Amino acid sequence: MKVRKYYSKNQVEGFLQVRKELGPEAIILQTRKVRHPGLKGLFLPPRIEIIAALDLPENAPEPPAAPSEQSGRLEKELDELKKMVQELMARPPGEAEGTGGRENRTYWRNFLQKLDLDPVMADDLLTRLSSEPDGPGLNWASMVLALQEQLNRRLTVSPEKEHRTLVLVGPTGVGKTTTLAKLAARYALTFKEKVGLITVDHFRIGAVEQLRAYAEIIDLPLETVIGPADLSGALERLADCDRILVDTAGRSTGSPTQIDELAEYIELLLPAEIHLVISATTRWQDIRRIAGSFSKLQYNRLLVTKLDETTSYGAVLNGAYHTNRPLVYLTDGQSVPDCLKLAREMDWAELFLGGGGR
Ligand SMILES: Nc1nc2c(ncn2[C@@H]2O[C@H](COP(=O)(O)OP(=O)(O)O)[C@@H](O)[C@H]2O)c(=O)[nH]1
Ligand SMILES: [Mg+2]
Repeated sequence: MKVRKYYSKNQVEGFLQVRKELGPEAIILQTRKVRHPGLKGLFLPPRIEIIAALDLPENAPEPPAAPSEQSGRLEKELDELKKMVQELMARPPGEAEGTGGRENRTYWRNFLQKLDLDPVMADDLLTRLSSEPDGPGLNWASMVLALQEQLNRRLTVSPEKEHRTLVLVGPTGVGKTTTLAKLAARYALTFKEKVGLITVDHFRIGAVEQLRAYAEIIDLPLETVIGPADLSGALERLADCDRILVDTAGRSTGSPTQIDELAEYIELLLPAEIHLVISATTRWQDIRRIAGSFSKLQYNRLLVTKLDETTSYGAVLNGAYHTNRPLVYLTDGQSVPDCLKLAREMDWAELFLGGGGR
């Protein structure tokens, strides 16, 4: 293994130097801010020390690449460099690089707070990072890796169309009806399925009209159900549909009586995909409460709406953490049917670290 030390004015310049000399396989072992040696160093701005390694036998010459391979590699290298620079640009301003980081716990706690990450998760991250005896401590690179690990572990994704019936449950105003209309359009127009709609949302004035308007535009049958006893009749009338989409609502946010009433409907609709819908603007305390109070409804999916209304996406991770359910869809706008996203196509790291959350 070749290990080299590099000094530069800033990290980008240093990384470029490493890439130039050691090539794309080089691994960065450590970066830290150091002073120039001697008395003079006290008056000069600190510089960046990078320790990089290349895991190759010292004397093994690299095989010369064929011209086409070489240009491909160059392109790959350029892409990697671009990514690296973007990552560095996304680094939070004012980070005390290379201080070992253990002392700037408050800085990182604030950083995670700005992402609106549940403090339980934030604490877990901070403790794990700063307690690793040989770990890098708290610095930007280790935080990115740890967050990425959390994202990979917690944000699970499920495919669409696992059941014929799909139900949306969740607090009032999060976008259930709008999302149901988007899904209806997707299934009917994209998948060419015969879609039937059911609404058990009869508490809110105008709620049925809202879905009826969409049903008329897409030309879909809509059944309005007044009580659980009505449901079997509605299901029979929609027997020839490939897909049944059910909208629900209530008088207040997850009140116990509303949940009990809805639970009766759910029993009759099973097996079904039951999506708990939360808005990306929901605070972590509320997500925890909602995840608990709606658990009676046996939700087996998480759906996050209104990504367009925030730049702190902690709610997505908090939702996944508290519900422990996979995501299938997310929404990022009011427009039907456009603003619907598939969880499997999301770049979570980009969403959390690519400019948002700061
Ligand atoms: N910005 C934004 N607004 C949304 C989104 N989804 C729904 N809405 C809006 O949120 C409001 C409540 O939506 P609605 O579907 O009636 O919520 P419900 O009470 O859960 O059925 C409406 O004004 C919707 O247009 C979204 O993804 N982004
Ligand atoms: Mg509604």
